[in-house]
Amino acid sequence: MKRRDAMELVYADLGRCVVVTIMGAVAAELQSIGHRPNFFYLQHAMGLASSMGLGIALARPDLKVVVFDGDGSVLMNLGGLTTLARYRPRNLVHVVFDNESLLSVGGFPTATSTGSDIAAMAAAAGIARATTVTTLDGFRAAFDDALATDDLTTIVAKVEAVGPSGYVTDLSLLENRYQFQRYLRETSHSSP
Ligand SMILES: Cc1ncc(C[n+]2csc(CCOP(=O)(O)OP(=O)(O)O)c2C)c(N)n1
Ligand SMILES: [Mg+2]
Repeated sequence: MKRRDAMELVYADLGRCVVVTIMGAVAAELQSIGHRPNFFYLQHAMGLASSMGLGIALARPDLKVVVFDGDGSVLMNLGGLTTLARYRPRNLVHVVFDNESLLSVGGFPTATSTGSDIAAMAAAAGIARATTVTTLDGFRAAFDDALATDDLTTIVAKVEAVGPSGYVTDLSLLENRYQFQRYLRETSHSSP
C-alpha cells in the first residue's frame, strides 16, 4: 500500500474533520492531493502531532480530529501513546503510516523494520481500539469504522517507503497557522 493512495482514498471524508499531520513526506503528499483550511501540517515538532491532535480533540468535542503520524515520529515520543490512552478523546482517529523508515530524511530504517509493533504498543499503552492494516481495503474499512465509532482509535497502516519527489510548497508555516486557527475559531459555537 502506498501512503498517498491511502490518503487519497479517504480525502473526501477529511473535509468534515480537522486534520493534523507530521512534517515531511506526509505533509507534502496531502498537500499534493489538495490543501484545505482545516489541515495543519506540524512542521519540525517531530513526535508531537498526536499531542496537538489530543489538545484539539479535548477542546473541541464537536469535531472529529484525524492525525496522520509516522512510525519514526511515534517512536520518538512513545509517551504520547500513554497520554492519548489516559485522556481517551472519543473524537480522535490516530493514523500511523508505518513505512519502517525515517523516509523524509533519507530513509534510515526505524525499529519497526526490526520487529517493533506500534499497534501492540498502543494497545499496551491502553488504547483499546488499536489495529494494523496492510491493504488499501483494510485501511478504508478501519478508517470508516473509526469515523463511525465514538472512541479513540489508532490505525497503523503498513505502507511502502516511498514519498514525493520533492517537498516544495507555496504554503508558508505562518499562513497555515493563521488559516487553521481561523477555521477552528469560525467553527466554534462557543467563541465570543
Ligand atoms: C526533533 C526532530 N528530530 C529530527 C527531525 C528531522 N526529521 C524530520 S522528518 C523525520 C523523519 C520522520 O519519520 P516518520 O515519522 O517515520 O515519517 P516519514 O518521513 O517516514 O514519512 C526526521 C528525523 C525533526 N524534524 N525534529
Ligand atoms: Mg516513517
